[in-house]
Amino acid sequence: MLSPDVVRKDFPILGRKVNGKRLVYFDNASTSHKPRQVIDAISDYYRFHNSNVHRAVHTLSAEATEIYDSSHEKTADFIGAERLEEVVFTKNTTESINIVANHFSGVLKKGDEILLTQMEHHSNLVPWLNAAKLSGARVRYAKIEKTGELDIGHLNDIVTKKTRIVAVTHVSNVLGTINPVKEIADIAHDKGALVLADGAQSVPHMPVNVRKLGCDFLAFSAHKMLGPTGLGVLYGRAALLDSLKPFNFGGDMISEVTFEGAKWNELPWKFEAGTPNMAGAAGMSAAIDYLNRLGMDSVFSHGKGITAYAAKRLEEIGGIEVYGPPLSRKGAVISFNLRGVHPHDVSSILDSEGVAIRGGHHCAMPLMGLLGVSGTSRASFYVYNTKGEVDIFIEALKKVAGVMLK
Ligand code: 7TS
Repeated sequence: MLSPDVVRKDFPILGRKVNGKRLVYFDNASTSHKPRQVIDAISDYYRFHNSNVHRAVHTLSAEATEIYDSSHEKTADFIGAERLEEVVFTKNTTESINIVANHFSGVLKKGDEILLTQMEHHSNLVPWLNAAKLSGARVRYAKIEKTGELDIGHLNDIVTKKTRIVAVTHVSNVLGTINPVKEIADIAHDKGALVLADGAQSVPHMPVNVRKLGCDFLAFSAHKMLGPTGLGVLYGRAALLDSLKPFNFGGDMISEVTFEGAKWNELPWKFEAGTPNMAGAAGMSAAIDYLNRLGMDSVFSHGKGITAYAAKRLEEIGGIEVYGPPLSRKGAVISFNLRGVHPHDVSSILDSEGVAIRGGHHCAMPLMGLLGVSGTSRASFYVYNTKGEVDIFIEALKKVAGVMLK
């Protein structure tokens, strides 16, 4: 069992006050906080090992290279990838998806189809709209049910021989819906399509194994899983990544250059042009060590427990509408609206009580349209959140209801 009271001690920022109140941070779907182990790993990198990677033979460069490369290996292990070659470090989930979409924009033709769902974050939507525009391919959307779950029957109907790629979020950042990626991958593969899973909201919160998921690509960000900003991951099956076009060109992504042309470096470096984020990689390793120590099963059940408690307590508040599937089928996210109150007003009154949640469209504007709202309030939880914090949140929300719903 994970003890959030013990975990909290590792997070310096949780000791600060906001507007004179103890900070209650429920905006973890946006970004998580960092434990001192991650902060120290980044600082130690700069203090003791700073150098460039893959270039010089001197000791510091060898140390930096070891830190950087071993972070790929640790990440590969964390998601069940077979080899470090399958793990490309990028800037964030968005860039990881862009690498794949960029490739497809060059190979898709008129008549081909890209299949997304109606609950995608803009990061797994806009790159595909662009790929469709450049290639003449068509984007189709698997519908969601009223409960906020994917209509698998509909998805099954619209995956055809024309479908070249199915790009689907593993967990919705708005509804918390956990999508059955394995089932979707089986449907897609049956028709010869590839599958990209957006793991931005799943990899931080639950055990994720790419072989069990059956996806061909997986994208996620270090900053949502206790790690640093500026470091993302693109997993791809080695044979597939090998066939993908590079996204950025320059140093380190080549094996040989002449005045006439260049040969690409081996995986994963072919996709990592220029000096990479070595300090970020050191932080990522520390974040994975931290999560492994807690155990991803415990991380998942802690998130479930807090979400269930918050959902139950929210029922005490009149005039509240909660979006998304039943608790058993969702992650550590609750989106809601207080009838007639703008989500920004909810967030700013809560902020004055020290409670940080997010209000708005959550980079999922088309989904907001389907829900018939311009935005929602969203509380999202992580390993350091406690039921006591949920109580503070509920009391603050009662104040909002008292002020705004007169
Ligand atoms: N995909 C999903 C499902 C996400 O939730 C996010 C970020 C991204 C992709 C993009 O990740 P990035 O690291 O490249 O920015 N989601 C959110 C959010 O819900 N609030 O702020 C960022």
